[in-house]
Amino acid sequence: MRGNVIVTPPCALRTAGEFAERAGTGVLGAVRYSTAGGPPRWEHGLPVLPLHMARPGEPEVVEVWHAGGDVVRTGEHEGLRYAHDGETLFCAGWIGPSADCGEATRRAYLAAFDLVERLGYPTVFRMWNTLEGITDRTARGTEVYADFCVGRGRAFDARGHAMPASTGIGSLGGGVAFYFLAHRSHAAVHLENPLQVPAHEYPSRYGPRSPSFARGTYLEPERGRGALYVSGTASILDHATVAPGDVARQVQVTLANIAALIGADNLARHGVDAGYALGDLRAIKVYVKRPQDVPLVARLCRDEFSRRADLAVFTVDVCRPDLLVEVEGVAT
Ligand code: 3EB
Repeated sequence: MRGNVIVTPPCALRTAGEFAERAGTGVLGAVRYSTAGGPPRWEHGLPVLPLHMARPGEPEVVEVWHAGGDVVRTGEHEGLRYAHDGETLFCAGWIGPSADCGEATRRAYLAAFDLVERLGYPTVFRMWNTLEGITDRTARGTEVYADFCVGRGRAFDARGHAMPASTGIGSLGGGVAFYFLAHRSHAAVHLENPLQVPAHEYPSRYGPRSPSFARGTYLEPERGRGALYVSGTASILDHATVAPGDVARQVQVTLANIAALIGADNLARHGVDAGYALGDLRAIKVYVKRPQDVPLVARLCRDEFSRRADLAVFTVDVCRPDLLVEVEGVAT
C-alpha cells in the first residue's frame, strides 16, 4: 500500500442513526451534540459526552473517535470517563453549572493531568471546552469565559504541561464540559500562527488570565503523514477582532488564518516537514453565533473545503461578543 495510502481522519461526524448501527468496534469514545448536556456516560461500554449544542428540531451530530486496534480499556477518575487503546487516550469530563467555574475548572483540569500522568499518556494534544453562557456575567461581575481561563491557567501553571490545540466555545446549557485526547508515545509540536499573537500573550483587556492554548498541534506519525489538529479559529488578527458585524468577512479572515497555520511555511518554522491546505481539512466543525448567518457561513465554508470532509455547523455563542464565527478541524 506504500505510496498511495489513503489517510483516514481520526474521527468522523455521524448521524445518531449511523452511530447506533456501528458503535462498539473500533471506537474509543464519542461526543453527542444534542439537545441536552450532562456528565459523560457509558454507551456500548464506551465513554460518551453529551453536549447541549443542538436547538430543538436540529439533528443530533455524533463525533466518533476511532480506536487503533481491538483492545480498548476504559475507566473513571474523579468524574472523568475515559478509554485508551495503548496509543491514544480519549477522556471526557463535566464541570457542570457552578457559581465559580474557575475553581471547578482548575480542579477538573488537575484531575485530567493526574490521569494522563498515572496512565502514561503524557502528551495531551487536543482539548475542547464548552461553556454555557460563555460571555455572560457571573454574580460576582466577572465573565464566565474569563473565570474559566483563570482556573485553566492555574492548572497548567501547577503541572507545567505544554498548552495544546484547543477549542473554547459556547453551549446552550449544561454548564461547562470538556474532553481531550492524549498520546502515549508520539511527540506533539504545538503551533502558533504568524498572523496572530499567541493566545497566552493576549493583552489583559480580554481578561485577567490569557487563554492557555496553542493555535494547532501536529502529532508526529509513526510513519507517513501526521495529523494536524486545528484549534477553534476565529476572525482575529494580531489579537484584535476583524470585521465585527460582517460575517462573510469574518469567514474569510478565519479561513485565511487556518491556511496560514497549516501551510508548509508555518510548519517549516516549527521544524515540521509537512504542509496542508484548506482542502486537506477533515472533521470540520463550524460554530455560528447568529442563526440567520448559518446558510451563508455554511455555503462559504463548503466552497473552500473538500466535499469529502465531514462538516457540522452549530449555532452557539463564541467567546467574544464581536466574534460571529469559529472554525476547527483536523488536517490529514
Ligand atoms: C481565539 O482565537 C478565539 O479558550 O480554549 C479559540 C480556541 C478560542 C480555543 C480556548 C478560545 C479557545 O481567541 C477563541
